[in-house]
Amino acid sequence: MTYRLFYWPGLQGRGEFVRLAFEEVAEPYVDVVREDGPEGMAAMAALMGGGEGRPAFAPPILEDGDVVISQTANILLYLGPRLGLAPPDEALRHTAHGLQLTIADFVNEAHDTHHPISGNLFYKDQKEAAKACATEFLNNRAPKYLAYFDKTLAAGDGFAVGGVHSYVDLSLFQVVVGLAYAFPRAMARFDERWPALAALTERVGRRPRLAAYLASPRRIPFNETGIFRHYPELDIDG
Ligand SMILES: N[C@@H](CCC(=O)N[C@@H](CS)C(=O)NCC(=O)O)C(=O)O
Repeated sequence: MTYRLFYWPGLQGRGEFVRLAFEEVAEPYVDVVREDGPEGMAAMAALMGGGEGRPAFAPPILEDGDVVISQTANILLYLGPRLGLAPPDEALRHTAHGLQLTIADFVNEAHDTHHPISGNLFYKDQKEAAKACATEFLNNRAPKYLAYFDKTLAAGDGFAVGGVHSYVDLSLFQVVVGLAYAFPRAMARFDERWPALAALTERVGRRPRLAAYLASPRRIPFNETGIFRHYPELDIDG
């Protein structure tokens, strides 16, 4: 049974954290809405509408036969051992999940820099609040998260958990490249401030299957509909 991933078309978004795991191990998957167009969108709407009595609030959503899972961290908790991207030890899998939930918090805060009042409003209608939110994020919140992950990696010989390459490493890569896209000025001294994270980003980006994926048309370019958006007016000097 081929895994089926449901996510909005045209953006990396939170779906990308799941795609990276599949791509890293060359696991076949159907990116349903991208591949099936309106029919795929209707299938995703059905999953969110709860036709089967287990509605998902929002994508990404993973379908594996009868198993339907939402929440990015939860999907990766499920896929990690199946794709060989999780530590073998159960306790360490919970450590990995804890790190992934922290990444989810970080991703939410990155998203809120351009949508601080509501995801239901346009960016143009919350620009003033976005500037205040982004400035606080870049001065205090992002450095706090980045220092935490840098320390975690330094203590783990360059791996987020258990001394093994895991889905958490892939997600940290995605966060770093996303921030570099969105806030190039603030991230200018990234390598010297957070060297362990910089080394991880370099290492993950060079993994052969991932490098091939990143260079392929399957990798949707960053754009201003995703989580990491480049609005120059929100960036500050780092
Ligand atoms: N905590 C969830 C957040 C899911 C989420 O916010 N998905 C976005 C797209 S990336 C969405 O479609 N949200 C719709 C909404 O919040 O109304 C996760 O990590 O998967």
